[in-house]
Amino acid sequence: MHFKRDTCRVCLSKELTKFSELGPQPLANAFLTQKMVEEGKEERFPLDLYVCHRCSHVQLLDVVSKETLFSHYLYFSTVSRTIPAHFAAFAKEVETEHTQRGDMVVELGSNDGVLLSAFEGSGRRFLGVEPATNVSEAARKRGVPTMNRFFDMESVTIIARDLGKAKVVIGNNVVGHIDDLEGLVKSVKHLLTPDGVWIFEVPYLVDMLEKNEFDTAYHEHLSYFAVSPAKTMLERGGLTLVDVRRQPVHGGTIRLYAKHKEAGATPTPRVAELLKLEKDLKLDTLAPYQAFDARVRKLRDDLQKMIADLKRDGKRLVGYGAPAKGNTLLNYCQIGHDTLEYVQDTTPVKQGLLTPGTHIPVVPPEKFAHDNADVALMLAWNYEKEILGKEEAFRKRGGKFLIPIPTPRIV
Ligand code: JHZ
Ligand code: ZN
Repeated sequence: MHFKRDTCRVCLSKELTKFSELGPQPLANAFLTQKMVEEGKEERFPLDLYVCHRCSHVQLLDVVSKETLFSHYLYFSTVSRTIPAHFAAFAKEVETEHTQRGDMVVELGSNDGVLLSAFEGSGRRFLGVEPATNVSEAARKRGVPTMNRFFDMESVTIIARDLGKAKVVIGNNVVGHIDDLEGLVKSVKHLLTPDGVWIFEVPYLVDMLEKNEFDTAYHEHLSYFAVSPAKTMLERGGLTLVDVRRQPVHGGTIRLYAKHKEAGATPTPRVAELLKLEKDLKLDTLAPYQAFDARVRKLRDDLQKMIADLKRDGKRLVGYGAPAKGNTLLNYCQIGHDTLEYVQDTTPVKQGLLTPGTHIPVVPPEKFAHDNADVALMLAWNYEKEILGKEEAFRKRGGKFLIPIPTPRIV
């Protein structure tokens, strides 16, 4: 269920340098029951970040099997307000700029169907491909036809045979989860109509580095994309990167657009602009990665010190949000149940379970609302605006948020 690869997953070079060690860590979405803790079943795996010397792709080399990670999934895209709104705008763009009535849109890693549901009544045909059985069921309940399997050559062959080719293929926050990038690009190419476009979003490496977002790293995230290696990945598979647009979600994201090489499209100036930015930041050298690692160590020390001070002053601390990334942060900074009384999270399937590695109980938001905690560590810091907006009552009565990223601060 775990193996270590020795080649870059974009260019297959064997020359890679490790620049950060965040583990060993448990799997970030492997919330567990008390019984599982007692049975001592929890496994940890190295969480080491590498950069490739040839194509500069940042990645993990320790690969946990996709069946272990994604057959049953605890992340639902609909648990915030920010993400459904972001995806509604995404769907609108696909509808108005990239498709006509009768065209087909296929989404890989379609989760609970939040994006595709926006195509209902638009005259577009749509299909989700999602490996997790439980989230596929949620999507079907929402009226989104969903193929419950991994997206690969076999599934696209079935889709192309039974439904035809896709004018648009979408894949948000999923490309980084796939070990076999060569197979992925080949499968997308097979599924796209000759004039079709593949649109996908990934967290942007530049944002991750600049804002110390080390908690974006967990075993599900095998790749941490900059535009340059993404372009290499696409070109190796016969696609051309034709556009890229920065997006604010998930701490900073890029939306990439790729077409068949044979379509002969000219890339927008935005592609060259971001490639230049990456060159200016020297992402093709080791320096920015080593500097990131040093900042992350300092962040850990600063956060630990702030928490120790709050504890010494007798403050009651809890966690706000139980995102996957929060578990990287808690485990790396060694913040456990002795520090946080509980973590509140809106996701029903996480409630009642314990956080991986740190075993802090996950409770529903009502508990937090009626509790007089002093400080809430905002683990879902990527929703800062949304959370500050809805937790005015907590702050009015003197409650504080400790926001850990990009540098720990109290608001
Ligand atoms: P959120 C997931 O990461 C997993 P995570 C995945 N691997 C990925 O790539 C990224 O998304 C993109 C809760 N919450 O979105 C809900 C509250 O409790 O940052 C969620 O459990 N109250 C696919 O897990 C969590 O926080 C709130 O008010 O890091 C947020 O998870 C809000 C807004 C959220 O993704
Ligand atoms: Zn490489």
